[in-house]
Amino acid sequence: MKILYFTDSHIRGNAPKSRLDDYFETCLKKHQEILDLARDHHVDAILHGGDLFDRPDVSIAVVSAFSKLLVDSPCPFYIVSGNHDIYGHNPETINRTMLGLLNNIGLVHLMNDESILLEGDCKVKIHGTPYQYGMDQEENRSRYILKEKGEEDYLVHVIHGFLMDKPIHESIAHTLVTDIQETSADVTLTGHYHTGFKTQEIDGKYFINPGSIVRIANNLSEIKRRPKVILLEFGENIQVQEIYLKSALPGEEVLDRSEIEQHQFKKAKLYEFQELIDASANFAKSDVFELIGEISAMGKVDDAIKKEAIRRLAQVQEEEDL
Ligand SMILES: [Mn+2]
Repeated sequence: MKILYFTDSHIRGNAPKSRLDDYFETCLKKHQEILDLARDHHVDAILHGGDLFDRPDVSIAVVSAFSKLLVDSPCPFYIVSGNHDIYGHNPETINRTMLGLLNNIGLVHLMNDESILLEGDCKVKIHGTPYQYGMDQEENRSRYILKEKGEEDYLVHVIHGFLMDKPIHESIAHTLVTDIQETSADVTLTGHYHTGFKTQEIDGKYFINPGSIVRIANNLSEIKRRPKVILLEFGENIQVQEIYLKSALPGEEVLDRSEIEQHQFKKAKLYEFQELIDASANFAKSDVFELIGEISAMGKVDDAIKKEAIRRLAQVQEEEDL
């Protein structure tokens, strides 16, 4: 039984300002290569870790060009929704999104806290957990931990969340592989953190984030990074193979550094810091509920004020699709 895994496609019609190439064309080429890989390796299923689209409402032109590729997928395409695929970090909005459309017409199979069983030379169960706000708060970590195994030989968990191999800055809510190592999943596949991390193996269980298949930020580590997919083979044991995408050009050819390099070293550092702020602005803005929790935990906010802030935010979010 073989499964091809990749994540964070961030398909969009216009190019991020850091890119020099025709970004959309590149997105299509990469997905074509991935579908070809699936065919060449005779995989039984393709799995996607979320953030297929850069926004929940990408244009019809973008969705139709991508759908034309997907129609020829050699095997079923399973996916969980990422924070970019849905409105307000709420998986319940999926039917108003383009990913929801692809699911409803059967081009992809969305897994919303549910499992499917693949049966062939062995039985592999895949459980999909979509992104949800607050999921990396300590009290919500149970979403990462699958409790038990059934009749399957192997259990695979695909989840879109901020799973990391080592700690990052405490201001960003994230979950460590060691926090969830009791999961009964043989393989935990994740995305969200675009750089990815080196595959971790603890007690025979794998924790994998190959990184986004696109490079959007133009910092040095992203320029050096080569986008890849993961081929999982289940038999006597689990084989994990990394396959680098040939359609991904060297970073220097697709990411524009000119603005950074025109500046002196100090200014470049400042620019990178700005990039970091921009990149995390998404989290800061969307995780307002977490922020309220953190601020009030510092003991400076009255409980009644906290409750009122949460009540008003929920109301605004409902009205405006934040
Ligand atoms: Mn993403």
